[in-house]
Formats: sequence, C-alpha cells, structure tokens
Amino acid sequence: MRAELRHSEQRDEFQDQGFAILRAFLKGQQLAELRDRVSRFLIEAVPQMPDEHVFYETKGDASTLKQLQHLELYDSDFHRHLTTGPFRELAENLMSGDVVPKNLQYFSKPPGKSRPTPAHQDGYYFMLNPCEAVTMWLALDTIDEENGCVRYVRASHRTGLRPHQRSGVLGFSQGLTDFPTQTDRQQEVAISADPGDLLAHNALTVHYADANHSTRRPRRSLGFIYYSTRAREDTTAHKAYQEALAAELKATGKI
Ligand SMILES: O=C(O)CCC(=O)C(=O)O
Repeated sequence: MRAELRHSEQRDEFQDQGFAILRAFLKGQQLAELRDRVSRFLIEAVPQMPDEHVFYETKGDASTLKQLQHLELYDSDFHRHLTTGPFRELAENLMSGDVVPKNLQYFSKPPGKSRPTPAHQDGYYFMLNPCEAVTMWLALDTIDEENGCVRYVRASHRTGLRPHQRSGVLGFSQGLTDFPTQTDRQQEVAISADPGDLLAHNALTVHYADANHSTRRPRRSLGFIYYSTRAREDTTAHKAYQEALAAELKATGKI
C-alpha cells in the first residue's frame, strides 16, 4: 500500500475510534536492537536514576520494577527514538501537524507482583488546552488478556475529560471516578499485542489494564508521549502537581 494512503487510513482510524493499532510497527533487527537496548538500560542506567523516575511495586525489591519515566534523559538512543524517526513521524501524522516529544516511559507488570492500571485519560495528567496529544505504546512481549493487555473504550475521546480522583496506584496516580458506565462496558476492546506492535491513543481515550495474572510471562512495553504544538500546557499547575506527588510518595516510603 502506498505510504500516503496508509497514513490517511491510520489517521482516520485514530480520529474515528480514539486509537489506532499498528501491527509489526517494529520488527526484525530494529525490534531486537530496541529490546536489547532496554535490557542494557535496566542494568546500567536504572541504578543512576532519581527516585521520582523509578517505580517499584515494592521499594527495595528490584524484581518488582514497574515503571520508568523519561528514558530519553538518560540514554542517547532513547532520546533519538523519541525525538526523530518513525515514532515522531507517526505522531505528526496522527496529530495532523507538528508535535513536541515529551516523555519516553517503560512499563512492566512482573508476573504475580503487579497491579491493574486504573481506567484513566492521559489528558487529565497532561493539563493541556486544547487537549491534543498522543501516547504510543509499543509491546516488548506477547501481551494478552492473561498478562494484562491494554483495554480501550472505543470513541471515548469524543466526550471530553471525565472526573478523576487519586487512585493510590504508583505511576498512575489518578483514575476515573465514574468508570465503568454502561457505554464503557459496551465499547470496551481488549487489544492483544505481539512484540513490535504499536498502539496509539488520543489523550482523551479512556484506557486501563488488568494485572499480570500469569505465573511467569513478562509484560513489558514502552510509552512514547507527544503533545501537539497547538496544545498549551499549564506548566505551573503540572509542575506543582508533580512536585507535591513526589514529595508525598517519598514521605510515605513509596519511592
Ligand atoms: O501499560 C499500561 O498498563 C498502561 C499504559 C498507559 O496507560 C499509557 O501508556 O497511557
């Protein structure tokens, strides 16, 4: 299929349902190199990272590592992946314009030691006006209903931001107060993914994930966040929230 047609189909799917699925977005050597880079990063970089960018289900137990923030700040390969090349190009296509690369995250749900991801809209965390941003989620493992695949509520991006409250979940501090509605249940889709598959969702799309209920299957992924240049960030409120949250997590011994 010609690239232009493929791009317009991806954009249509994204605009219509609030998410797009790009199977085998990375494959072969590209995928192998990225997975290898992640493995080395976990050994070499994580011990040097500040507490507010490294989350464990149980602090002090390395086998429960659940989330890393801003990999691009600690590794030039990850900086390149976030700021140039296919991920950014896809973000520009889906956002129909220029984007600002914001964050490259790592997610893991270790078997037997993970918690569900609460239902949320990324836009609630981002504090943007207009709320125009995309998150891309790249599977590093085979991820299905058993080990906690991502679940989207189709077309939920069309009805604006919904109320959130503190969730008590480290790394996903806010969750929807009114979830699930009947429509949420009717429109929910569970997306299984193979390594290299990419899911992209609008910042208003409701999504969540179960815990990893398998006994030994890993469940790892990378998240790439881009804001549209049309969006204005409430940087003061965002910084204040992040600082207050980090202080609270430190005071309660969670990070
Ligand atoms: O991996 C997950 O469970 C959720 C990821 C997520 O919420 C996101 O990338 O916005």
